[in-house]
Amino acid sequence: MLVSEAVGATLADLADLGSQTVFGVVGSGNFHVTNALISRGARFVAARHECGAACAADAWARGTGRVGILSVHQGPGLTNALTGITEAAKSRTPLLVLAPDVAGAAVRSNFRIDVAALAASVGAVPDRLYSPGTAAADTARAYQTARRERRTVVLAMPLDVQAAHCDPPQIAPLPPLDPPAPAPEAVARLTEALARAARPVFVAGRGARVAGARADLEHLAEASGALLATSAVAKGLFHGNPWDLGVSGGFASPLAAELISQADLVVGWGSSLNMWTMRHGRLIGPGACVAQIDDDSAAIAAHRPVDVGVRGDVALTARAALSGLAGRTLPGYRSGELRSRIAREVRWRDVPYTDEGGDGRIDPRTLTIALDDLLPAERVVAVDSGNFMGYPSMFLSVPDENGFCFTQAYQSVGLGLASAIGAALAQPDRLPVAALGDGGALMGASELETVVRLGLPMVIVIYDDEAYGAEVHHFGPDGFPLDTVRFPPADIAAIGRGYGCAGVTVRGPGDLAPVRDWLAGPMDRPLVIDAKVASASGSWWLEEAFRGH
Ligand SMILES: Cc1ncc(C[n+]2csc(CCOP(=O)(O)OP(=O)(O)O)c2C)c(N)n1
Ligand SMILES: [Mg+2]
Repeated sequence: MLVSEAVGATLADLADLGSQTVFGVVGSGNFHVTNALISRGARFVAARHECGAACAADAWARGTGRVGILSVHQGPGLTNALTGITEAAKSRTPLLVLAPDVAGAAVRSNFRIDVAALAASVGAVPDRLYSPGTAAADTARAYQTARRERRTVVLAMPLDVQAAHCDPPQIAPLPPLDPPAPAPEAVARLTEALARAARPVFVAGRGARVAGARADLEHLAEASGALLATSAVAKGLFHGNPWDLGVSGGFASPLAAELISQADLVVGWGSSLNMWTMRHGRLIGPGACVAQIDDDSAAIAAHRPVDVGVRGDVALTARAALSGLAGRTLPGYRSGELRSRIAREVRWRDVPYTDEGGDGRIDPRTLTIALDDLLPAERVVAVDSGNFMGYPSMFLSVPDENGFCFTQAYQSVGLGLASAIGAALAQPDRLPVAALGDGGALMGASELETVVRLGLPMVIVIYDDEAYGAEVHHFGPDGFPLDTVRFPPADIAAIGRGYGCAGVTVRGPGDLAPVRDWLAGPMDRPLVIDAKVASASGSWWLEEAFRGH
């Protein structure tokens, strides 16, 4: 068979192509290999820009917990995808990028780039089809690296190798994943710290999400009297638990920030406790003991000093620590009084604020609270980057961790809409919501056609301040000229209608009736909400972000 067929045949078994969604943009270099995947059962979703395809594949992998597959053309197909690939690589998304490459001898080809150097430079793992005889093994190795190490792997596929013949592949089944068990001494130190703590707080991150550790962490928190919080990427993990403080970090509500900073033990579960999650360390009170559990020893103490470091899978470690407590139930931080305070105050929407809307502009908080009420609870929210991004992250609730897709590892603007597509296809029973700024919406607008073509009932809400608000708020107070970051009004609802969406412009709470009507059905086209938002003041989480630049 042809090597391009052999790549498909290899992935058919390994990736279970019958239930796999592959994202991409097809050109001559990936035409045959993409068809080889489709003929073996894969669903192929054509994006309109390779960056969109990469973001959708990344979000699909996050939402399903499986290895994503991205298929692009050589040269510009790959470079167009690079920002999305970088986001995936920095997020440790297991993603296999099928990246055609020119033949080794084609030294003068227009498409020639150094694929391996490109991949390595953004933190992805380069791999290659080395020869027709090794192509199947090369493909299997690349897939296995993505899966086992949760890495983004760029598999260079030279055109001459793809077009050569090889024997049909003999593929051995993949060995089961083997999450690392913690060392008993390390678990004992963690158990001692829990037993000593008067006010323990658990902060669960991506590692807790990947390990499916909700129940194990809740049991351990129950036994040790801990309060629960997450990093932004794991928002929703403890949804519905009465001791859930929500997101820790820049998006933490005042009560959450107060309780976390008063903890005498902060335990990061698959969370790096980085500057975002810990507000540059300010959420860790003086003298607090810090523990961190991660299956990657390089992640432990990478961002801040740690008193108790445990290398191990989050779920296995939580279970081991629970048995270490030997049936004890410690009061810890928990009390009836605190429980009612959390119920009353911990959500952002219960924190009083002065509405700054008027003069044809809606307060973004008022808008988001109204949407939180209107949209069905079974939703999946994807957020772009910009000054606006805290509003959907803080004021929209999500049913669980798979209801939130937060692609901020590279802090790129323009990924949100495409991420929402991948997240929507990963959770097809939920209403997808893309929350974008006007800058990110217009940067990623080509994927509006994809949303329409796929018939996704997506709500695309645009916090439209007619500016790169992040820059306006950062540089404005010092009197710098802002002409480069301000734009004339754009009718983004009309742009949406041009793509085939329903479109509504919202200038005040009274303009939301069409949203209600759209939700009443049949939702046969996406809805673009161009919300002209008030933006007199910048966001506090953004100031935090600029401290990290
Ligand atoms: C690809 C990319 N280009 C530029 C930037 C710098 N940048 C950060 S926030 C931002 C403004 C984005 O504007 P918008 O989407 O309207 O959100 P807003 O800040 O106005 O809420 C820009 C340009 C970036 N992070 N990524
Ligand atoms: Mg803006």
